[in-house]
Amino acid sequence: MTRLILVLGDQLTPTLSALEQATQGDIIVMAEVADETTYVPHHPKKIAFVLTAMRKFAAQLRNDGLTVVYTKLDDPENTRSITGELLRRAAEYGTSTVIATEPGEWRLIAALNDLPLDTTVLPDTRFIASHAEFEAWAKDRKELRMEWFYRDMRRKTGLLMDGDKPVGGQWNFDHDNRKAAPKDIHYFGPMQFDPDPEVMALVAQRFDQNFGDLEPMWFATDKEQVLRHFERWLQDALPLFGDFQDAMLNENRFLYHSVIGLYINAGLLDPLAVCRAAEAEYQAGRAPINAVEGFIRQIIGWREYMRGIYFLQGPEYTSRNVLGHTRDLPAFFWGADTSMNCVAKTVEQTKTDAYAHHIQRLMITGNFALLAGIDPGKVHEWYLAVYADAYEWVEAPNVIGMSQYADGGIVGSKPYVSSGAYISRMSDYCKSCAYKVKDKTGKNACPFNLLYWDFLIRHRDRFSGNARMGNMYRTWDRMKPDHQKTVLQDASRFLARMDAGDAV
Ligand code: DLZ
Ligand code: SF4
Repeated sequence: MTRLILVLGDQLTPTLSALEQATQGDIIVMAEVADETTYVPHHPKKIAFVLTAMRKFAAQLRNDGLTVVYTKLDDPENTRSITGELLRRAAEYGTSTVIATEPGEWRLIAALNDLPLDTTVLPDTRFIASHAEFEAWAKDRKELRMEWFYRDMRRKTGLLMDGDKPVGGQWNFDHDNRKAAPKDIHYFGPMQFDPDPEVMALVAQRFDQNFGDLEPMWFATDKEQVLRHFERWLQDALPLFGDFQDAMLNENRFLYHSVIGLYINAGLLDPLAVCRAAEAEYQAGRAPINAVEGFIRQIIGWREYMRGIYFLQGPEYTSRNVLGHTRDLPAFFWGADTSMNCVAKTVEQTKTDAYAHHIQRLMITGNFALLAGIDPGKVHEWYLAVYADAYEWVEAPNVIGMSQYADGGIVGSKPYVSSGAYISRMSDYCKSCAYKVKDKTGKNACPFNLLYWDFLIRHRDRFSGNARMGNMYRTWDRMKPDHQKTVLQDASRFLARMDAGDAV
């Protein structure tokens, strides 16, 4: 009996659980559909990446002898949704049996479950921890801290383990990974590849209103290209990745970052294999422990933990808003002018490359959104749209949880907020900014300085009892009342100007 085997745009892995079921006579269904290309206004580079990688992957499956029915976005028969395509193919091939691998988004999981077909949804085995393992880990714990989960993943995979002890005598070398940005970076950034002209024309024609530059399109789009990029990064950048992981520079967008999140999340790169490759660099004495441990923690720790939280918390997680933030996303998130150089640079880079590194996302745009009280649902949609690596399972816990504290502290034990001082220490942004990072009040005061206190005072009831935040409130309480009043007035004025649409 013919069965339909669904492969989604972020499931481009030959060993995908659904594909492992495929036998002669089965039909692999892949579809470029409007529902997926428009559920948020994705960055054009992200769409071009997914569609090109899907087309190449379909060709590879055909090459391997499988039968693939592939719907292009401009196919006149296109039903515009994944479920529509499955129903159409089911009728075409006279079958009602569908095998899928669990999608990374509740929306699509629900759609598959509602299909009037005989659908089997298999676990996504490309992750190290299954849902059951994460649930067992989370059960009866008061706090779901990543660090404890990460140690379990180290033990499970044996990565950087010396028997039952961590290699180097410590689980985490993060304190070595906070060096300020150096003047020179000895790495030229990610390897660049030629785009597919047909996909480029399609995306240019359909998505020219979306935020983001389609050209120049440089992402790798098949496994062979991705491996070439990754292997060069291992040699040229991994040794210094740890040291400058949190640094930011006006003139260098990538520093030593690997820019492989988009490839891993689409299925083109195996998370465990990249960790083993990095571990081998440490073992060969070519990369230091702080770089290798920091890299591995992002993948088997943070990435897996984010997925665990997304599936544990359920579909309502993306609507959480414990701080009651309701402000609209300012126009400068979509490229309008702002005098805040750090924000302008991060957004500009996001527009150019559908990429910004984690500290830019957390401490610049995320920090600003949280301090300014922007609706976390809108912040979530922005991140889901503009980053090429963003799928809901990974983006939502990072944004709703880690960055916006909208989940009330499930992911983070305190909100990730900082004044301009942190940004100044970790970047050269402030040197060329119209605002003065040293100014605490007045028209030139760095908005992060004003909004930092405004945020803390607005939410004093919630946070003053938090042991890790007591210091901040004590600092505030030591300030002169006149100064406190001016800070809060200046913050309100800034927010009022921003709400009125002034270029702030
Ligand atoms: C992100 C994306 C885009 C832009 N387009 C497609 C598509 O046309 N067809 C498809 O199968 N998948 C696409 N994707 C990826 C899906 O949105 C992704 O599988 C779900 O969000 C679940 O993670
Ligand atoms: Fe950003 Fe403030 Fe520094 Fe300007 S002064 S770059 S707004 S942190």
